[in-house]
Amino acid sequence: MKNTAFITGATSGFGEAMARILSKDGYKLILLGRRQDRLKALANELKNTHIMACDIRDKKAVFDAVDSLPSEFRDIEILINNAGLALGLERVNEASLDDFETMIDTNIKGLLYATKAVLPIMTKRKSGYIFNLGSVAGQWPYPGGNVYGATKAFVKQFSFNLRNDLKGDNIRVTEIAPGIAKTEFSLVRYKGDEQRSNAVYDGTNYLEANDIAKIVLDCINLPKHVNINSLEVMPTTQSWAGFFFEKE
Ligand code: NDP
Ligand code: 8X3
Repeated sequence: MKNTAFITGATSGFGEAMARILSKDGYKLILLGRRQDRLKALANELKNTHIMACDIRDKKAVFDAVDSLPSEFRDIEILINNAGLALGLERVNEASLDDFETMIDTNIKGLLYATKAVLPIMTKRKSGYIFNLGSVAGQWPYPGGNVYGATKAFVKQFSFNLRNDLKGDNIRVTEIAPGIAKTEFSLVRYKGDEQRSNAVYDGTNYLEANDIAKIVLDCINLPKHVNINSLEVMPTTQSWAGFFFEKE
């Protein structure tokens, strides 16, 4: 058995696909998410798995869960900060402040809680690999991307700065910034509106969750002296729309 990989947001999408691929590759798993039924089902299927049914926004719950890990799961070698969401696509004027706060609390603060809780284990072991899930929205603006994109810009810059702070600790850090991928992401963004969510993916190609999981495994399997700082990935059919000019 390999050491432990800790995946946040493992109940669907990228996180679930990463859990499957890393389990197949021999890693023990810690899986975090709010939907306990899904975590339990995945743990039953994959074995050698410890589940953390908690909200990543709950600082105390995250730290307590890491502090009370069973000894066989304390050898965390890989942390994948993946839990995250977008809510809405309205312009700032019309968008909900509550939604903004939920995105900031999850995508930024939750990522910091998991990182701070796990880092002492990695620095003590002088070994580790942290993946942070950013987005193309963190680099490229689009109408309605406002706070979601800004949280993902945080993820990119924090990942670079984290690398700097970990000099000498033998810990790799990679920001992965995917483009359009078919997961539950749009269903969450459109608050359960299946028609609107399906319309995002209709008639185009998109990344599959497993594409991102394979990229994570490829990064892990690079020689340990190789660190990919940031990796932006889109489906071949996605590109940029160009600048917009207001005309009279
Ligand atoms: P999904 O909605 O399929 O998965 C999101 C995961 O995050 C779920 O497991 C969910 O678990 C978890 N999560 C959300 N909020 C919380 C919370 N408060 N506490 C704990 N877990 C939480 O979407 P994706 O797999 O697509 O998203 C994964 C990451 O990838 C996100 O950070 C997203 O921003 C990013 N991303 C997605 C892209 C896409 O097009 N799909 C493209 C670029 C980046 P639960 O609800 O059970 O708590
Ligand atoms: C998800 C990709 O383009 O919907 O982060 O923001 S996008």
